[in-house]
Amino acid sequence: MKTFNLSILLSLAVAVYCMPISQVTEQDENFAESYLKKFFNLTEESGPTVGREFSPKSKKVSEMQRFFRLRVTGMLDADTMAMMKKPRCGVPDVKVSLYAITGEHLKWQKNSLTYRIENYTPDMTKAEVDDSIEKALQVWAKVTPLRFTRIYSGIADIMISFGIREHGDYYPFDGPHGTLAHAFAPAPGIGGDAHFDDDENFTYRSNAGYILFMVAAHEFGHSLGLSHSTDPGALMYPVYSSRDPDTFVLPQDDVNGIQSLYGPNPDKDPSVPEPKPPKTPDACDSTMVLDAVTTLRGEMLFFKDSFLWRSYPQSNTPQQSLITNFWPSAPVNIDAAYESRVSDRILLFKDRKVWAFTGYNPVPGYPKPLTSLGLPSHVRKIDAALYDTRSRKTLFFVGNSYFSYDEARRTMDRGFPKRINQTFSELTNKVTAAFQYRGFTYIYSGPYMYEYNLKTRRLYRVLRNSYFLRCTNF
Ligand SMILES: [Ca+2]
Ligand SMILES: [Ca+2]
Ligand SMILES: [Ca+2]
Ligand SMILES: [Zn+2]
Ligand SMILES: [Zn+2]
Repeated sequence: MKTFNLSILLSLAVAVYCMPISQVTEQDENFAESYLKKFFNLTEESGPTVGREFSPKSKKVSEMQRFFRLRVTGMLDADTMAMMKKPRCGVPDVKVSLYAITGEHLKWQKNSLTYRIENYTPDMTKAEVDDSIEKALQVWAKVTPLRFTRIYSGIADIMISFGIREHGDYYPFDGPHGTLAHAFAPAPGIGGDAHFDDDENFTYRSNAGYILFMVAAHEFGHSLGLSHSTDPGALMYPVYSSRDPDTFVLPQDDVNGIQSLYGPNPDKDPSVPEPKPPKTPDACDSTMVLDAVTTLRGEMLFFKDSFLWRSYPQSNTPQQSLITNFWPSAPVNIDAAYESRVSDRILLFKDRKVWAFTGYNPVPGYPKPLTSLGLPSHVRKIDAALYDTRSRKTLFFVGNSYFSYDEARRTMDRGFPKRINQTFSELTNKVTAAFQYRGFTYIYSGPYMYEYNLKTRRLYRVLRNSYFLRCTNF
């Protein structure tokens, strides 16, 4: 009996150490069950199940984990619960018959569509709602032959309305957060219509609520015949993400999806340069050059373009998401990042500015200029930064030299900058990212990573990106 208890204790301790597993409460169990029913077509649990791992619910949990590229455990671990609790679209992630889908490729049989805004949310001015809706439709019109005309009375193809709870179809909304909106695939009647949950706080531009443009652009993807994408960078990813409406460009995955239904925009003027549709970075791309790498409270963060991967030391599956999902006010395409253990902050660098965050919260007073760290004013950007736990110094890499910053005294050390290859032997190309992990110093140069002992200045190995950021396409 004693041994038994001990082994339970041990396995608990190991579990807590390995993964941020939280106790699954009964509330969580119920929440998860209704989530899986809504979005993954879980049918009623039928009687007692033999063996937890093969229960229908566990299978659905695995399916959900695969969809969201989480570690597939079939169990309601902390990552899975956290994903389930994110604000999202109300349309299921698996094809189900609920939406009266008849054909394989459901699409409009015409390119000229009408829309009507039936009512307004009190959260924004009417002009802001009109503009958000119009711009959200234009996201799709830009890359297809589809054209949208607004009508003010009668029945439009796409009827747009705000409602709460039970609002006239058989898919009631759920109060604040959770489901933000839903839309119906192309068909007569309710087909194409988009409904927004007015228990949410919708906004025009600010992050103090859900940006209506982003939610609407996603819903209209459904109105036109698209289903959800597993690409975390896609507009058709089911989870809400905050982005700047003024600079938003429809990602490549969505362009491919909508053009497979309707073809490209015939009116596009090839002489007018347009921003390229962003592609989601792929950890399996061995030529990828990371923007920055850092630790954060025991995790590793890898930055590329608008994205970051989070990796727990004991987990093999790095999770990819938009940087702005963590820090809505953070820059993207950053130059460098490091974790200040002294102030428990993460610092992000872009051009001549530095941003600071404690956990999810921006530190007041930031962004600040690089000169606030004692860097000379001629430094236009830094290539990489790392915090050395032994000396408690932060190293800033700029071109072929580096600076040393004293975190405690908040001053730049004398005798710097030094040439990089004076300290880091055999490093001949530009430093692109840097961080320290378990006493070793890793300097990235392009897709390669040099492993040093900073104390002895010895180079141990030359590794690839994939050493820490594993390719987990399966
Ligand atoms: Ca309709
Ligand atoms: Ca809701
Ligand atoms: Ca960099
Ligand atoms: Zn959706
Ligand atoms: Zn509805």
